[in-house]
Amino acid sequence: MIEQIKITDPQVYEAIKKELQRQRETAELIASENFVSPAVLQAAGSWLTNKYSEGYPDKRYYGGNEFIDVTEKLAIERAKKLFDAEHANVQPHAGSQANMEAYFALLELKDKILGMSLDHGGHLTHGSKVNFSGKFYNFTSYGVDKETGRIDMDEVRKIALREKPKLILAGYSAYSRNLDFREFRKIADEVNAYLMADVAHFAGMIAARKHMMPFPHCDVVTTTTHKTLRGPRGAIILCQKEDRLKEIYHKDSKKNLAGMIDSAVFPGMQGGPLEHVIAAKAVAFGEALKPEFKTYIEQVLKNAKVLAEELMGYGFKLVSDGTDNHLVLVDLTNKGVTGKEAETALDKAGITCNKNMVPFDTRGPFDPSGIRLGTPALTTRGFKESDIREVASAINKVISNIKDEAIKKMVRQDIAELCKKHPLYPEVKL
Ligand code: DSN
Repeated sequence: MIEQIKITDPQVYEAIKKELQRQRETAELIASENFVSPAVLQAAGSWLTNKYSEGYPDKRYYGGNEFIDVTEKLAIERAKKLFDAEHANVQPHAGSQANMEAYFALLELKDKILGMSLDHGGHLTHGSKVNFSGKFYNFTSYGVDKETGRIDMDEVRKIALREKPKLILAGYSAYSRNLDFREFRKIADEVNAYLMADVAHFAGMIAARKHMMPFPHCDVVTTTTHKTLRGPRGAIILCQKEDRLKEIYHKDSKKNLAGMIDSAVFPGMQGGPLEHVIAAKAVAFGEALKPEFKTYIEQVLKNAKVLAEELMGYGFKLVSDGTDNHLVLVDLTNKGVTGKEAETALDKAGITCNKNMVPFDTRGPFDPSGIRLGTPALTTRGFKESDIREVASAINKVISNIKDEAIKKMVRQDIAELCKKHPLYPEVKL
């Protein structure tokens, strides 16, 4: 397919080609990125993109959907199996939309939500003032303990009892510890709140049964499909069938929870689903159901542990002093380097990551005190513990010599050599 672009649109071809080169030659440490399989790529690039399929399988607003129904039903059944869910909606275009749709299904505008604050590791859609979530809903937040860097469930309970939210949200985009859904549910029950989990970052661990399962504790679970789950860019919503709090909040509704979620996605928020992406989700979920995916996730976790230990060995301060999952959050304050400086320097040295706020950060989001690193993408291309040790050493060299351009150049070459040992899409010749 890419050969066609070369003929018809050389400018776009050139940029796509260079992006593949960049991915091949650099170490991808952005915790939310991954490399999909050639099969997922092909489904996402297929002619299913031509089809309008508003509605749901067997209940569409357009004709000609018999094969689209097959792929969407496969995605639904596989998603339910991966997450032990009673119901799955595989149409959300992205994580933010999935969260918006879940809120639309459960809440009235201005209702109160308790979520993790963005500057302690939450997400824009968990109540940031510059996001729809902070504008449409009344958010209150919990964070991490200053000493341990971990969520203190007694504190979450205290805030919930005080604030009486209608929805409690468990989930993060920069937190390196596992979540205890059972404890969240106990708190939700005390205040008659729905429990929703945004598991975007650790969906792969749940699918591989390496994290506590969110069901039956949660009412609704949202996740993107492109992070540790290693699918195409998109999202899904999973839920229990019944509305546990119907008598309190939705007495007059004729719908159960599954129906409320489906209506919120379409026609509530989205129009035509991206059926080429849904087919790619089906392919990715099929891959995640195989034993090899469990082995992959185990290696992601081993690699993250090694990355954490090596960095701490070089004197880096990690929030919560380690990791249970695929990511580490590094507080660079003791190194005298800012997050932005580190991101820029590492980029030059062929190591891609993102600057990130750390809890209780004294700096702002455009140049915070930390960086976030993760191992899902490197693990996909075959990096093992010894490779990760080399990456950690390279990170240390760059950050300890932040102004030294020769070191960056040297590290870039070393990283390119390391990447060559684990070729990315070797079947693609450009
Ligand atoms: N932007 C994603 C991340 O990097 O974690 C969250 O949506």
